[in-house]
Amino acid sequence: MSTRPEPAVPSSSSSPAFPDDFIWGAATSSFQIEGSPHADGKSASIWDTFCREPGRIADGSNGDDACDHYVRYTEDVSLMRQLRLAAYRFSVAWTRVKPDGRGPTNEAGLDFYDRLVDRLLAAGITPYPTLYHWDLPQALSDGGGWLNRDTAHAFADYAAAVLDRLGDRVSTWTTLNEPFVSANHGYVTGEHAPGHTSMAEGFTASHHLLLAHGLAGARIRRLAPDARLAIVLNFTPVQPATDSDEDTAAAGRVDDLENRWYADPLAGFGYPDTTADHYGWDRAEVHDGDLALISAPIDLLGVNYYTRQIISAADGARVPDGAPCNTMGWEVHPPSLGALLRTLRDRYPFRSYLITENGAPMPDAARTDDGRIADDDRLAYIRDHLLQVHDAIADDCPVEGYLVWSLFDNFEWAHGYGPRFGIVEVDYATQRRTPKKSALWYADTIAHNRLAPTS
Ligand code: IFM
Repeated sequence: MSTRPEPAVPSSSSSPAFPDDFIWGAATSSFQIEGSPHADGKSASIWDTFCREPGRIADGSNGDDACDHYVRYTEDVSLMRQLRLAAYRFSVAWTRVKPDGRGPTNEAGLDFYDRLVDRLLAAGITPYPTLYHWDLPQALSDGGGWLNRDTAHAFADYAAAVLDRLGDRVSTWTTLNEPFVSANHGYVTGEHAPGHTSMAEGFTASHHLLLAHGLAGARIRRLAPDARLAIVLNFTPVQPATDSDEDTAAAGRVDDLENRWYADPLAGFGYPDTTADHYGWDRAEVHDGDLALISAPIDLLGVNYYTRQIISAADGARVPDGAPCNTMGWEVHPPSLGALLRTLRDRYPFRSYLITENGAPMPDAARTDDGRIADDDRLAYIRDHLLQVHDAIADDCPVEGYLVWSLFDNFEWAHGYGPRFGIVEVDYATQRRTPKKSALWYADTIAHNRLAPTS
């Protein structure tokens, strides 16, 4: 989204209240926290394979142990309850449910999510499962992965198997997490599994991902007519570095590829033509009827927001000199979240939005006297973004809730375990979980439905 800069400090009161039905929660994903890569019939995903390729992961790590959530989920749900979370967004590992990607369902793998959902509901926490958060079965990747149209059909069958087991207890189904990252990092830059580097493949993968959403969405509507259907997109608002025609055009292309490429077809606007033509995409993958499937109405759009981008034609993306950044070098810029929500409100017909990810990796160096991580920077990040959400709601943006990324420190993909996004510290040697100062503040905020004081 191209957005205009806004003042850094919102004008509303310092401790505004949120709507009574505002949803407070946290998010994770299967590969990043579960561990237990071979338990109960699970097969390898593209990330299990990728982690074993030399040089792919910064610290040479993998997801074998991660946060051991597959084993410790009961303790983890108790912790969520202590933190007063009302919603928990997690993802289902396709490799646990359909080890070959398609074909017979592995009931033992589904048992885990069955137990997790029951535990969450018993704790008064609404489950928000995402069906795909990047861990494609290796067996499907061997057959072309997202370059193969059949993968989209396999995804719809897998989704139906999950619904068959959990559909009686889940009220909101999310198909994909961040298809831009799956297509771009997986097939264009090679930073993510399966590590390909082809712009043409990126276009093919992006369409098959959206097709997977459309096909699975149609199945979800049939199997669970009362449930809500959602997809989660990541948005990185874009501003040109100068008013020059070159910078404006470059920023527009980045905006199209990263922000509009998925939202536009979902909303029925089709793929951004100028940018498709600029890159010479011939749309050979787009069959008759695909765009109608993709644009079938959703009930909820999940919004993941972390940072903005300043784009110049000559240098690509850059961070303004002296701007505050997190430990991954991403600029901390809360006003762009408010601007993004207003842009979405004005541009699209989506009925409702949920902030499905927002958070920051911070140094986590300081500790309180009782040994807790004193992450005042993360706390400020969350608070400042929540202020933006609050003000956007006051401006008629239909945002129903906020899920912090992430509940736990976890496996941050190609960066390994270095960046720590959690509001709960995980000591990977002992698997001990300790809420950071930000987690206690968040619990206090949830308890009062307004931003808690900071100290
Ligand atoms: O950790 C990821 C998550 O899996 C998807 N959204 C962005 C997060 C931070 O990079």
